Amino acid sequence: MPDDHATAPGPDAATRAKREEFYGRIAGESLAPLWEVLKGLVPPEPRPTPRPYLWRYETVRPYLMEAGRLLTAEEAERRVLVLENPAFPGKSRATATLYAGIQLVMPGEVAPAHRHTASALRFVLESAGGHTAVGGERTTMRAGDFVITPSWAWHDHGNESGEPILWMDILDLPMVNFFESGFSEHHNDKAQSIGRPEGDALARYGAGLLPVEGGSPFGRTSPIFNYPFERTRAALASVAAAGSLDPHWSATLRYANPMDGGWAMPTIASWMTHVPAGTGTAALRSTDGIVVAVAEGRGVARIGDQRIPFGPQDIFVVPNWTWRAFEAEEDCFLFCSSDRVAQEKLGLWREERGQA
Ligand code: 1HN
Repeated sequence: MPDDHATAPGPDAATRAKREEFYGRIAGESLAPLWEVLKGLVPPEPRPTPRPYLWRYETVRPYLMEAGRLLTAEEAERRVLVLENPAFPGKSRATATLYAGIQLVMPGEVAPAHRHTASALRFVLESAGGHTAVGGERTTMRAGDFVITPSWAWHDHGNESGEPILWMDILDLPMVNFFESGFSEHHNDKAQSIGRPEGDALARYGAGLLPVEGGSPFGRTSPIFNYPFERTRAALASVAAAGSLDPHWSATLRYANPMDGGWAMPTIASWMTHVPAGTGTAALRSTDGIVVAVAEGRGVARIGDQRIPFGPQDIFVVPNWTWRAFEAEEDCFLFCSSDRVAQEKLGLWREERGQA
């Protein structure tokens, strides 16, 4: 692309000084010259800030257990270690737009009921049967389940099993806080009252059937708030067994809102990719930064110029507009989340497929 400005000679010292003096005077009126910042405001292509990063479960888990001895879930409100991308120190961000963390609830503990306009999802890493309650229904959270807390829904977590439960949280907090549109409140009770039997939402909305009248009780969010791994895994295994996998996506299915076929959540897109043992994917990049949690399997992620070996329950970041490809040593099931749905609605999302 022609760029005459890049080759034009710069101004002399006297002109520069005059301009600086001018900038100084207008700054007092809260005015600034666009031409000094224009290139940074409209880059020719995305310049990703987040860095590729891997949190190994075997490294992180002992720190969570240590936190479990330092304070209770109730004291902490949520006992979470934030997965903070090294490019955003102190900002509680895994990618530019997503918060991520790992939460621990010990046997007998309760994480008290509250609600917020930020949407959350949980991807369960380890469980002998803890639960979350959302909008009057409980769901048992098992390893690999994708669980949703819709915007403004009351939610509390508990663990009546004998073992710790750990899961990854992803929230759209950086987006909500960018818009400075967030609200939150605490419930009067530690745990909300339960009005429906466990499995009610899945029966009504998750069996390829829908109530004959009415929309989602959760507005723009899917009425299914637990997509069990057992079902997702079986579907992906069948897709892979049927053959002719996509060179870039292998076997990938997205978590859908049964009310409209769109993504399950209004701000966060989630999908699961199955890469069969001994196979790999061709390089792909997209404008959404992705948090990947390994549900099952070992392999290597190539992210930009980095080679990242991963194993079960590890979590890694693929920055926006950065080439990614996966190689599976074992059958891999990769849970992925990004802001793709928000970018699509705003007309911003793009992808580029490398040579297959
Ligand atoms: C939250 O409400 C949860 O409900 C987890 O489990 C992590 C991080 C920031 C703000 C709210 C939860 C959170 C959070």
